[in-house]
Amino acid sequence: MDFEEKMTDLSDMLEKDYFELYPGRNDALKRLYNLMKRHHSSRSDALKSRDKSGSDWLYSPDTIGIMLYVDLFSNNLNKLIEHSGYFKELGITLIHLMPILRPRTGENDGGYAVQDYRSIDSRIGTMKDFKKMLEHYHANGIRICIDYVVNHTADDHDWAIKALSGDEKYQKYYFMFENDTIPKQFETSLHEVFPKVAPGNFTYLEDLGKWVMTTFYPFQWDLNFRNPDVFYEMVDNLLYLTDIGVDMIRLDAIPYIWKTMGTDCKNQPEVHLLLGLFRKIIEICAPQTTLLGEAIVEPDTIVKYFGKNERLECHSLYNASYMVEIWNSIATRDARHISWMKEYDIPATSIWINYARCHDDIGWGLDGERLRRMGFDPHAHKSFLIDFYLGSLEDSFSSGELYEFNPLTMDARNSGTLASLAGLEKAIKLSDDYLLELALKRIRLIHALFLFRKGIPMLYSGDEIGQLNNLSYLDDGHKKNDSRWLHRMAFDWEQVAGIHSMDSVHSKVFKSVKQLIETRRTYIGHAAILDENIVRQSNDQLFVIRQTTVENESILLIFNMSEDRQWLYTNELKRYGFGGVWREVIQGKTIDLDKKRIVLGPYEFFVTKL
Ligand code: OTU
Repeated sequence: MDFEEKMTDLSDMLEKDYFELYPGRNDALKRLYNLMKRHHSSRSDALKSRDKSGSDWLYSPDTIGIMLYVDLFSNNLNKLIEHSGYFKELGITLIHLMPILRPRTGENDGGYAVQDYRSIDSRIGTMKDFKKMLEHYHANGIRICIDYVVNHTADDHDWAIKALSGDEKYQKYYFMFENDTIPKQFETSLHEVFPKVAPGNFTYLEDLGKWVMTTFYPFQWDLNFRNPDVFYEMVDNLLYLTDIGVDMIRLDAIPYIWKTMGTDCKNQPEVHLLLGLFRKIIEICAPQTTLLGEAIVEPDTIVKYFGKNERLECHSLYNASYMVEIWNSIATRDARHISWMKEYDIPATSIWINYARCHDDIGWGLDGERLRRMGFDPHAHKSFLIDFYLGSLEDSFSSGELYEFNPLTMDARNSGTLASLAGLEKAIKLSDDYLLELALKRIRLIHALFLFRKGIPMLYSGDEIGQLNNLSYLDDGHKKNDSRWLHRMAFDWEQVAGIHSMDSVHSKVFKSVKQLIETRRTYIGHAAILDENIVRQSNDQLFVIRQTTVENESILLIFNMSEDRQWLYTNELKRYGFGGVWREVIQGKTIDLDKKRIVLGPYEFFVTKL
């Protein structure tokens, strides 16, 4: 379908949703349509030809992602070009570049305080460099994802500066108040995202004598999407980015983009209307670009951001619930947590991003009801996980830090690299070979847990070489209060240089991760996974999944979440129709499901095909 056909196809829905948000604003809708037409007519032919296959690329079983900070990985965009060979060797086909748009001067929340949505952060290059880099990666079959921070701008964005100078038009782009009466009313039902470093949700602007809503840091001003001009401008910026040829846009902090007094201003119904509009506009104007939603909220709430077939929202979402269950099961060695996760039906054109670590902390968003049914006290269990990954429990293998510890509620999240949280750091410190071996197995298992599931695996750069926590952020005034910098550090190219010759732990991790990716691509990868279910069986330390590919092949994944030997009783698989001789594709073993039981060693896992 071309632009006109898509427009005809989607405009009824688009108008319906638009007028629900902006009743009676025919004028504003007309302006929006003109904007869309303008973008379409200036869109390059090369992109229009990419548009023909739409978002198909996203669902290709080959799509494997990594996220990285350009400055930390390669200093700048030009040098990033030189490293495409590294990604090809690893088997990466999608790179999420952490915030690259021009951030605020000074402290900027790792780039999530954007001053200009149409310029590149000058520390890493120019728009010209970005386009060159994009072209290079596209020519190498690698797609690029960038961040679009929709909830807020930096306090030195042009709109904010105009608002500060007294321009009422731009004051209406934000939530500004003459005094603290309304902010106080809002606060009664609001939570705090950064209770320690940025308490409260409003900031007093001395120069202006007004209050402004700042859900995150005080220098991140919340945009007011109740104003159709804001929606218009943010669509304009979005289409600007899609017209450069960016393949995926990560929409930051989406649960927060609509505020209603008396609520917690999260996950409001209007957010879904806004996202539905973004999706339709993308489908019409830039169908090759996909939306990745970042909604790190309760499991049942995250999944809603895919939308429904009749009103689709994000193409993909972070599977934060699964991420949390990975760490939960690794700490408890109890696979029931992960096995009893709710399985969701999602629209056919939706896809989860599976991952274990990212640039943020791990927030323990567990399903409290389920924990209670399992006999755990959710509060006590969360405290256990916090202490476990801090490493303060005596038998914890983990090294991490607390993030946003709240002394009033004793609540916290955890920071740390995958390898350090999985025990590598402690093992090295103690020079304990046995612990080292276990840590390496754990790192491998964690990667396998998200690499082989249905969806797009997303690595966090540095984890593939087992980088450890880095304390140098404590010396930087702009970073020292934000422990997420513990796991945001320069990529260790020295380790990579020796990866093939040396026998270091880092080279072991690299080879191990690379082999898993290769397996996914070669043995599993050629046929997309159509169906996936968790297999119920009686060994509480085992996590078993069955998958069916589009070619109707069966895959059985069996993970031992503990460092003890475990047995799987094959008669329990019979009710799923499993029997016969299977081939384990990583180790090349044969697995006979007609035998009474099969044994798995410490943290061992099988990826088996009939
Ligand atoms: C996101 O995270 C980014 O990933 C963070 O790096 C930013 O600091 C933040 O937005 C502000 O731009 O609260 O602890 O439900 O959980 O958006 C991280 C979504 C966050 C929020 C998430 C936010």
